[in-house]
Amino acid sequence: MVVFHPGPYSYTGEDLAEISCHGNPMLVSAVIDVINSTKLARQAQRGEFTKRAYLEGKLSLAQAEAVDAVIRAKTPTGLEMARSLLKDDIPQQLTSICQDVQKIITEIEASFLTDEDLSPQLFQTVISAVLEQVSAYLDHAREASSVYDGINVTIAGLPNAGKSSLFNAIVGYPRAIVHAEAGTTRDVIREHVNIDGLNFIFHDTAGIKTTSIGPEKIGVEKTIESLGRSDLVLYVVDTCLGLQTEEIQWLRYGKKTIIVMNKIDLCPTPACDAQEFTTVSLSAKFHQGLEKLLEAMHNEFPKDLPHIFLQRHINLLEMVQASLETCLETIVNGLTPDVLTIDLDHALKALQALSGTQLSGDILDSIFSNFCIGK
Ligand SMILES: Nc1nc2c(ncn2[C@@H]2O[C@H](COP(=O)(O)OP(=O)(O)OP(=O)(O)O)[C@@H](O)[C@H]2O)c(=O)[nH]1
Ligand SMILES: [Mg+2]
Repeated sequence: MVVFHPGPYSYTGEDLAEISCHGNPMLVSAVIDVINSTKLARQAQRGEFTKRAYLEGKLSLAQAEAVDAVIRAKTPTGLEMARSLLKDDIPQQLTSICQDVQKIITEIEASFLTDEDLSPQLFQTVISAVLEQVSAYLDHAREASSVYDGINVTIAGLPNAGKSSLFNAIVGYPRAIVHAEAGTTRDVIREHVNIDGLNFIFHDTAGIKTTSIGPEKIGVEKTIESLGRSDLVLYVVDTCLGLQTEEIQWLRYGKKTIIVMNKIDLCPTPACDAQEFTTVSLSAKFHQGLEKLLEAMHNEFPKDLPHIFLQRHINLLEMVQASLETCLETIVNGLTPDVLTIDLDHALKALQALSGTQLSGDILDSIFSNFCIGK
């Protein structure tokens, strides 16, 4: 069956034909052979349909990138984020940030023509305000990116605290060895779990012990590495022993930490001295209080996510932030405004690359080459 999609109402805005045939690969290649034999057509490149849609103005660049994000989404939340980027584009505020930067550049450049002596301090307030907005976006964007890609959770704590028992209780089957002897887990064990639409990647780790040697020491090093990479740490404490003073240092390793007071079946009145952290009491062995932990984990991640979560967008916002920070340093060092325009221009270019208003062909090619064929 062949369906004709006349432009400009088609996906790319051009005239399009869509052929449906039986899925047998031999039949598909027979149809492609017939098309090739006409010498009127060639196979599409990766992302070529979406690239054409962008070039025809049917989609903004971020919306075109959202098409790929929809295809790659691994969870309902990730899919929803990609679909809202596709529908609503990047936030309007980023366009006004772009205009603010452009305005400062124009003002400085105009002062060159009139030989007016502008003090760079004049721009300090406005650049600081723009920087503040960009930094706030970036903070949210990094968080949103881990929600889209999967939230890295490290389960850490002293040996025997019940980390593997908690890991097994969450993943729903005895994935890791649990034993009364301390030092059972050595390697990092990883499992993906979808919890109410969020993709959590749990890492069970070796118990932290500063005096370890041999393979146990390597295990502890891996735990510390995993802590540094995590979006969320579940720090497990044996309630009967309480949180030891030397453990406090491990609580600040990840971006966020929840303290899990485990084994409440043995010591039912847990007390925790680290009050600034969310604390949940449970019994991993008897699956008591697990729901409270899952709810606390969910509460750590935003529901109203901004539309900036793709790595390319984050990298560009980081460039904007760095350039604006350099501008403020230039002002503090009392340099002339012309020096300011160099970094403001870098910031402007990065913002334009984000919205897709100024892009070289190479960058476009590299964006669309990540797409699959046929999109
Ligand atoms: N009573 C009780 N025992 C528990 C609980 N959680 C774990 N245990 C026991 O504590 C011991 C250690 O449990 P694991 O889950 O292996 O502890 P771990 O922190 O992974 O230990 P390492 O890998 O050696 O660092 C086992 O005997 C578990 O059955 C709990 O909630 N209640
Ligand atoms: Mg273990």
